[in-house]
Amino acid sequence: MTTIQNFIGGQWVPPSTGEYGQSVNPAHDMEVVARYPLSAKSDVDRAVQAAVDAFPGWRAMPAPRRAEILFRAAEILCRRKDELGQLVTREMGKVLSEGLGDVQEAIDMAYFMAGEGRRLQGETVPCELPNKDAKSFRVPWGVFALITPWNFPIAIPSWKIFASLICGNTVVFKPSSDSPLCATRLVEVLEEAGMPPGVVNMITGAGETVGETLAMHPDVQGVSFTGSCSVGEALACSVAQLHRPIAMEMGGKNAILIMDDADLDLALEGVLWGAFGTTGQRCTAASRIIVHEKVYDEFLDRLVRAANAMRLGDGLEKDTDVGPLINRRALNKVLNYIRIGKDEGARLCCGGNQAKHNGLTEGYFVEPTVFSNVTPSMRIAQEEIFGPVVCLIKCDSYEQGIAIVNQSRFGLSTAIYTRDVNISARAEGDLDSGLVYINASTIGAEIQLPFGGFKHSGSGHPEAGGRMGALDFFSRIKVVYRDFSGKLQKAQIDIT
Ligand code: UN1
Repeated sequence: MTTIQNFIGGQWVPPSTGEYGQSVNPAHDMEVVARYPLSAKSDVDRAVQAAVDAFPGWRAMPAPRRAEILFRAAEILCRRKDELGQLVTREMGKVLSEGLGDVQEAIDMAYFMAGEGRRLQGETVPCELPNKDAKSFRVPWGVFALITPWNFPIAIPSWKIFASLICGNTVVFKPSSDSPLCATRLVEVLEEAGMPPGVVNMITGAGETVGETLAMHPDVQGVSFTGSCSVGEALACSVAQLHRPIAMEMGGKNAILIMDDADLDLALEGVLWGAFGTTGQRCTAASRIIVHEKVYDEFLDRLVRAANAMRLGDGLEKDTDVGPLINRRALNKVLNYIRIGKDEGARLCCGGNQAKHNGLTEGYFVEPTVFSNVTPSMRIAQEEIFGPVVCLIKCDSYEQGIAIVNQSRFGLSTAIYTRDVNISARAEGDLDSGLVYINASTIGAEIQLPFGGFKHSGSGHPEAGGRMGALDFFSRIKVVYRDFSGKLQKAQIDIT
């Protein structure tokens, strides 16, 4: 068990409260992984002040130099990938291959953003008037508050931290209380890579005290949040009054549409991966499967057999397919949704219970669960469950399938399986979500493109990945007109 501290101005410091919480291994709920500071408002103030103080120096450092530090961070992450991947599994529960994938996503992002350090372009454009030129360029905002979840405990912080930094901002980072040790290791990597003191600060504690205080702090210029809809929407209302940008990545109720001509082997693999990968705890997880009536019975039968065969267990064990849920609250929430599904009249085809066999009683395990006979308006088909629960809904045509997919307040990720090239091309436009997959599952977005949800899934700022999304959010655009005619030239009036 490790005791971690806040990271403020380049120092690891205890919280002013002297109090600590605990993160536990969700596969063995008695095993404490780390003790983390339960910080107070005064700790947040100190962290923000450190970021304010570091800002002028960091902004003045040429972006290609900032990039070199990120490049070194990428190399350190590569070197420590195995150890960090194992820690992800131990602290958060996903299976080891996915724990390693979490670190890989951070490595990819570090190299990508390091490259962007030489590509932070603005524009030069022709002017309406002679002897005058015009250009735009990027400037940083100042201090960013970054609030991150536990489900990608290394990857998601890295999306936000690396993009903020390359644009010249300094950050105060508040990780989830369920994965504080992963967050600490990431910050240590940046420290080892040579990040100047105060550029990256980390503070842990309760969302209501630390997260909110941080997002609302008068010296914070912008906020990036990934987490639940309820927290994100409340935060957005408060932050909007302060006139500062906030990017939000929140929930999903992601659907896969399986057409009657689909390759069912491929679709089955995609559904298993999308629904039960990360134990269904991805904002991109597939939780509604809309199946054409001609293949519905066959697909259901195959899905149930495959789901029943999945092995639950500690993600560090080689044979494990599905790890635990993150904590007891999540366990109760998922079990409650399973009850709701039964009460609503959906048919429970497999799973449905907390797993109590094979010595699994210590962790937060739920059997992979499949509901059939689900109708689109049931709560289990509309609300985000964030667990290994998947709903099958029947459709009789492409049009009806698309309508069901789009009948959701969320719009993060959708997928279609079909062999018909025309149908797949139409689906690209018809599926109403920020991410669309053709003959692939709803999960596994790559970092070099924007990542963001439509509707209630996000704020419309695809800040998390890729140049268009992230760099535009984490930098401000300044436009400069330079008139070297030596006389007053009036735009829109002088045009001859
Ligand atoms: C999330 O679940 O919050 O597309 C992010 C994916 C991952 C990211 C998921 N690359 O599934």
